[in-house]
Amino acid sequence: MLAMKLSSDYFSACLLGLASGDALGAPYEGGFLEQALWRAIGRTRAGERRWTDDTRMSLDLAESLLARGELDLADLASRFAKGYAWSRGYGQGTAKILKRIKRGQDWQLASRSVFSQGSYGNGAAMRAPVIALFYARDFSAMLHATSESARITHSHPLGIEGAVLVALACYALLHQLSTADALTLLTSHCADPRLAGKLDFLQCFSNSGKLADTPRFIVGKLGNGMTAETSCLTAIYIALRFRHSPFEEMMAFAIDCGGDVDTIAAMAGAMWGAANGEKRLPPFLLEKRSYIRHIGQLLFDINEPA
Ligand code: AR6
Ligand code: MG
Repeated sequence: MLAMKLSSDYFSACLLGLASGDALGAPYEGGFLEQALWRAIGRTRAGERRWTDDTRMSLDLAESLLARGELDLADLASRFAKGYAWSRGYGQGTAKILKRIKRGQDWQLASRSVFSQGSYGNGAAMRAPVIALFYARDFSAMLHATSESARITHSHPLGIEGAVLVALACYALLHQLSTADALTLLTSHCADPRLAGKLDFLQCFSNSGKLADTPRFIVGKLGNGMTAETSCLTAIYIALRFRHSPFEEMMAFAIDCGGDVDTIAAMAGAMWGAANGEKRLPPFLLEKRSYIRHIGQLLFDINEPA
């Protein structure tokens, strides 16, 4: 769809932004017990900040796409299952599905075993930035692969549509679309009236250029939950509002929004990284930073004709 020049720096930054938002947001997620647990296990021995299921599943997805050269759901399901570890804080439904696949159940059966219509959590959306990178030069393949890749854990229409909107937002920012053009693109691919209503709110924000809304007001309008409906548009709003501001300012706003902070910040961080490139990202000690950068580079290479 867009033929402009892309740069590997922005691919790595998208993944590093995702992992950074995840790792910096994780200490603020959950109640007293979860936060106490994260204080105990939230750093590696080397003092690097650990990330959660958002980054683990994004790396699983990237590794599968790179190894197979296309979306292969059986391979992906098996990598998701192998990557599962309770300490990464997976959503409850996703954890159950992945444990079943690990025990040998077919992923198509496992995916409907918890919620008959599939999950509408934000777990497919949080890994969708990877699809935007892998298919950065093939718009329709990106749309199709995003919906398909959601199916293993999130086959509910809302779980899928949230993932599509997040992939589209990353794609738009990677291609340096203006905020108005990005929102037009999202609106043209949004069917669910609940998500469309929130997109209308973002359009108003974009038209008015009003930047002063408080986290409390935004959470009231867009949500801060762990469902796709209550988090994807929040993350997109945050990324668009702070796309020209320092990462730390965006992160402070996401933390003030509360709720599912790590995943909202992971999605916003991926979009911010795709827009800004690696040099503007904070260089703190992050688990597997150089590996994540390398995977970003490989996702770029696959888009470059030899
Ligand atoms: N019916 C009823 N409740 C549902 C349904 C449904 N069809 N779908 C989701 N829920 P889940 P995730 C509720 O478990 O999306 C982690 O921290 C239900 O309460 O699929 O992979 C991640 O990093 C379910 O437990 O998880 C994310 O931040 C919850 O939504 C977050 O959790 C989440 O759906 C969600 O991850
Ligand atoms: Mg999370």
